[in-house]
Amino acid sequence: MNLSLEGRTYVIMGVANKRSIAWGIARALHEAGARLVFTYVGERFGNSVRELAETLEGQEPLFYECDVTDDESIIQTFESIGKDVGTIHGLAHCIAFANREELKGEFLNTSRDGFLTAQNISSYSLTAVARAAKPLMTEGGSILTMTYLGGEKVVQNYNVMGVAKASLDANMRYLASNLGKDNIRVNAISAGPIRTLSAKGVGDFNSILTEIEERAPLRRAVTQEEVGDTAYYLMSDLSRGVTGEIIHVDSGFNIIG
Ligand code: NDP
Ligand code: KAL
Repeated sequence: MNLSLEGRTYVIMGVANKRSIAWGIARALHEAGARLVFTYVGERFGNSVRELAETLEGQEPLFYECDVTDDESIIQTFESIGKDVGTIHGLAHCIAFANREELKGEFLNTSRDGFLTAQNISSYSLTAVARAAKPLMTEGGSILTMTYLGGEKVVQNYNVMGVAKASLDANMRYLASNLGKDNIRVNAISAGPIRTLSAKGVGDFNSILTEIEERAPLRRAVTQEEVGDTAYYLMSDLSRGVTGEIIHVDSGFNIIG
């Protein structure tokens, strides 16, 4: 079987900086020979994703600004990608957001607006993006999203984002069921805690990491590279029979009671 991704094009959404999980995925797919297309939101991150992408040897990546709260922005982005590259073979959705003040304290106090914001950016965006990307997946494809254990079990402080990830997980399964007839697979990676910009300043991240180091089967945290390698598997033909699945890349922490 050909494990190279040469001749294939993948859209990577959600690189904010070099610590981003999306960047770990981009590097793994680049090493496998893929052509990459990046989307970002806001000029600040547009510049940083350009600088990062320039470090990928032999790659002439393309960049599009895409705010997933805006249907028109999503439609325009994928129309432009279609015009510029034609067929795409996969998409990595690495996007989540909740208001900082709702990622601590009592879940009971979650506001309607905060709840809907988390659902909008962190879950609905997957449906909207899949719909816009489908016409470009003329040879079938693989859609991947990023989830977290807090959508399956209660994790302190994850709060409104836990409900959004539960929604994202179901969203992923319904999309998998819907798009299977088009040979488009849809899966999620549930990553263990990784220190990224999103993780900064929210909850007690250090104590969560310490718990992983003490109690996870592998007794260590995972890296962006490890998530990237599983993303490579999900984008490659090795995973051709896998859809609607959540793969935990979390040192096995999810099995511990
Ligand atoms: P990053 O902060 O690096 O990435 C989060 C990304 O979400 C940013 O690139 C951000 O773009 C993007 N984003 C937020 N709002 C929007 C929007 N309206 N439109 C488009 N993009 C938007 O963090 P991570 O790499 O940690 O997060 C990536 C994914 O991984 C998320 O889904 C997260 O929940 C998930 N995850 C992370 C874990 C961890 O421990 N870090 C563990 C398990 C899952 P911008 O910065 O330009 O606003
Ligand atoms: C239990 C954990 C500890 C942390 C609690 C909540 C984490 C929620 C993740 C969520 C995506 C974070 C935010 O939305 C942060 C946001 O309010 C402020 N940050 C920003 O706006 C920055 C600038 C941009 C880049 O961030 C985004 N997202 O746009 C969960 C830990 C152990 C695991 C994590 C971090 C999971 C996860 O889902 O990210």
